[in-house]
Amino acid sequence: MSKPKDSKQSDTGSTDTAVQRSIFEADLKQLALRLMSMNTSSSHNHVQLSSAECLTVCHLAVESMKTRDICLMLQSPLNVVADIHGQFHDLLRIFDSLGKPPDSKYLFLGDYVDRGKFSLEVIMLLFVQMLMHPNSVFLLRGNHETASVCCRYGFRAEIQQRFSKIQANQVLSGFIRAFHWMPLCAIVDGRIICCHGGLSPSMMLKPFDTNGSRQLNLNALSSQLHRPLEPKRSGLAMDLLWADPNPGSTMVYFSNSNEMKEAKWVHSARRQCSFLFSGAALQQVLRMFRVKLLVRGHQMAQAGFRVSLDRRCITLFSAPGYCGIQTNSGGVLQIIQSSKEAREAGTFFVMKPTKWEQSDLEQLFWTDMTEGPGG
Ligand SMILES: [Mn+2]
Repeated sequence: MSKPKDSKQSDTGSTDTAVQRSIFEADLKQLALRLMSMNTSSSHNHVQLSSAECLTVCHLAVESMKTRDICLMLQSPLNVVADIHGQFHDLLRIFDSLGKPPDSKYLFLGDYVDRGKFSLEVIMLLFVQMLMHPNSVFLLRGNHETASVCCRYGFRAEIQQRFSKIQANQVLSGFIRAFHWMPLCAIVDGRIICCHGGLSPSMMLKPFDTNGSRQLNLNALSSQLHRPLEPKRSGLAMDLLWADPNPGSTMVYFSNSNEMKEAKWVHSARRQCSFLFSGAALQQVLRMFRVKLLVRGHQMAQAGFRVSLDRRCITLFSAPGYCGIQTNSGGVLQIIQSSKEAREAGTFFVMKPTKWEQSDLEQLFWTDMTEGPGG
């Protein structure tokens, strides 16, 4: 695969640029074909990828994502896919069943890497698809697309296994740099807000305005999130990637009114970071962005999806048989109608886990790296 030309070396004549672009397009198309046609009958077959190919794709992905807002505005029909976690065989099943881009449009909610041993194939195919079909493939960032997480739960180990030491360092840095530019949320049809984790109590503070317009709050979002971005221990970016809906209700005593009320935000003890948000917190944020629903990933759901918080929150999880030890199905949300009034999100496409032999599971999953933050 040809590397991008250093701008200092090229005369940047328009013909030159056009030729260069067509070379990239041919290379990307060939790379996509190689990835899409991987022999999936055996768990041993990886797609041979060179470090130069990985670095070129990362570079082009950064250039492409730089031109996009941190919150994408999208239109249906659209398939929403959540956590893949290196399960490349299952990603190919999704494309087989629901169509390949650009014939079908996709929004991915992050957590492409870690847990599964085919993280490189997953992230490379999705970056290549995004570059080839910028109006049909959209990628949000997950909490695993951060340096501190992907270096611990399998992605770094996979890269170290597949490249020489020097190359591995370069490839890993290339991907981490690309992760810094991924958008953090999307609004579909002006009625569904999507992100990997969830909401943030920072949205209750200035420059956000709980009574303000959608545009004011979108402006607040972009003014608070500057890329390249590596999330800090707490704050808005961290919560978009890590927060979860509160499955129950947490009552707290408010001394000024002398009563017990449901807490809107509770520290997440299980994750040791970020928050659990209540139905009331969700309603407030939905109103701020003039949307009706939240669709997010980040938590394993046995059926592939879970509906909560008075049907205003949908958790999607697209990695069936997660980590090779779970029996969960994988879910994809097909948003097919753009009726502004409809509260229904769309249709769920559900995949059962593939039945693998025990010896295959070792080829497919980092079974010794299943501890940790989950989803
Ligand atoms: Mn996650």
